[in-house]
Amino acid sequence: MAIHNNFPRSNPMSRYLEMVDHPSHLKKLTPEQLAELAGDIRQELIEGLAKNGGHLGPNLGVVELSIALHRVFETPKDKFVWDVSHQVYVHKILTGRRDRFRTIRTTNGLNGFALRTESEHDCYGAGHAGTALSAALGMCAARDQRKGDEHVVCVFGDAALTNGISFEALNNIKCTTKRFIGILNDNEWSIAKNVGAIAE
Ligand SMILES: Cc1ncc(C[n+]2csc(CCOP(=O)(O)OP(=O)(O)O)c2C)c(N)n1
Repeated sequence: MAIHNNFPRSNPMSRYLEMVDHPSHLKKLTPEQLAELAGDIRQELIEGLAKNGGHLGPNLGVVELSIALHRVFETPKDKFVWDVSHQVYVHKILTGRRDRFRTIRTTNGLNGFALRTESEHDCYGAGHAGTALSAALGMCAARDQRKGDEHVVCVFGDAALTNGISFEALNNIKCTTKRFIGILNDNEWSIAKNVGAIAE
């Protein structure tokens, strides 16, 4: 398939970004180098989204979190379930899609959300807010039944907590599985400022 790159790179790729194209590469970097990598990724997000747009803020907000997750866990064996999945750009850069990153949200380019057919590191595609906790709980239940040992990590923003299905999952986690990793990425902001009692 022809891949368009209608916003080609004008500068050479920065040093640490060039070194990392797979989660295993992260494991070789020191904490200081990981901090440098975070800066490089931030720059790539800003430059890469300058033309075609995209979810800049949510991805700037998860640079360190995405690096940390990929440093600690092992996708595709472990599962990352991102709520909405508008914040997976960094995850894409770290999982083999760095060189196609600037095609994101263009015809034949990378998808703007997690997409199972795009990468084995994307275990769940979404787009809608609020489904990740329930999906991750289902994955935990399936894992437990087959006595698997992979980790399931759900990353959900405060916007997920405006959806009833998230509460259904939260209500059921304790009686369904003994091992569920949830990360609440609470920046007190959804598409716009949060409203309602939960946010308060
Ligand atoms: C059901 C549904 N309603 C609305 C949207 C539009 N939408 C896209 S991202 C988003 C908010 C995301 O906020 P949050 O999950 O808190 O993450 P943040 O962007 O703040 O990191 C919303 C409401 C959606 N994707 N799905």
